[in-house]
Amino acid sequence: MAELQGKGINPGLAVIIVGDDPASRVYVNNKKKACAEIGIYSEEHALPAETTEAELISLIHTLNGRKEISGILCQLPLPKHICEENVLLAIDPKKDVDAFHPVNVGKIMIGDYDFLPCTPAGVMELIKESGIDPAGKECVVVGRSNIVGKPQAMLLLHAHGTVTICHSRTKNLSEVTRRADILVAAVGKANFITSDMVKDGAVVIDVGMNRNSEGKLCGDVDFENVKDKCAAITPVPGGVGPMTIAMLMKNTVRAALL
Ligand code: L34
Repeated sequence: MAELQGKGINPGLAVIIVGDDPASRVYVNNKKKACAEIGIYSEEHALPAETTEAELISLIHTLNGRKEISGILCQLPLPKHICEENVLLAIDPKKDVDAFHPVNVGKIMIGDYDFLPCTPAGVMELIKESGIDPAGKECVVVGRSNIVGKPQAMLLLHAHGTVTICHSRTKNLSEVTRRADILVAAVGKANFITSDMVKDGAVVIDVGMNRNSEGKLCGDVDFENVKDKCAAITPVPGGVGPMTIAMLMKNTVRAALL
């Protein structure tokens, strides 16, 4: 960071959080902590749950115009009375460190992008750093959200994987997941992926962030029963979550260079 600052490049991140969702609070705190650790300026805009869409968009316009802010992140989900799409559209694509703006989504589709969305990019980094090459492998993504499932499939495709996206209407789901050399679970249901759905020797990436009946944080994968049959598996916590934050830091630095 000192090297960048010596060149007059000062990354700055604005994080917006609306309302008091306790999980969002933890994630936003982790993001601010990461900024502090690596010397990125950050500021938090904590708005009450009653904030109107117009007020939120007006704040985004102000942040778009501020030079010392290179990245803007509006933590999702937003309260129901606010249209997420309108909010994401308001963020300057060059400051869109989540890569959720349609301009950035489109650039990713083409493969010519400024930013990658943090969670799918973190998953790709985990795969790469573990010495696994998706090229020619059966990659199965369970979940089709705009935030994870869809962009995850695209990034695996860019890495030359043979990609299948599964979702709630998929027939014979376990038949499909059992084909996977690389299985990415982004469903949002604790213990959804059971050991009978996993091929021996598969690589299993758990994107889930759920609370079980005891309030304990757990992923989408039945970790205890899956871990012995797969070649590699990510835990929750301590897996994809911290990688999401690392990729946000990368995007914020990148935004300062645009
Ligand atoms: N705009 N909204 C926007 N961008 C994002 O990239 C996110 N996401 C998801 C929710 N809403 C968002 C996140 O930041 C999920 N997410 C996220 C970020 C960090 C962590 C989890 C989810 C994280 O730090 N996980 C820790 C444990 C956290 C805990 O103790 O609850 C982990 O070790 O997995």
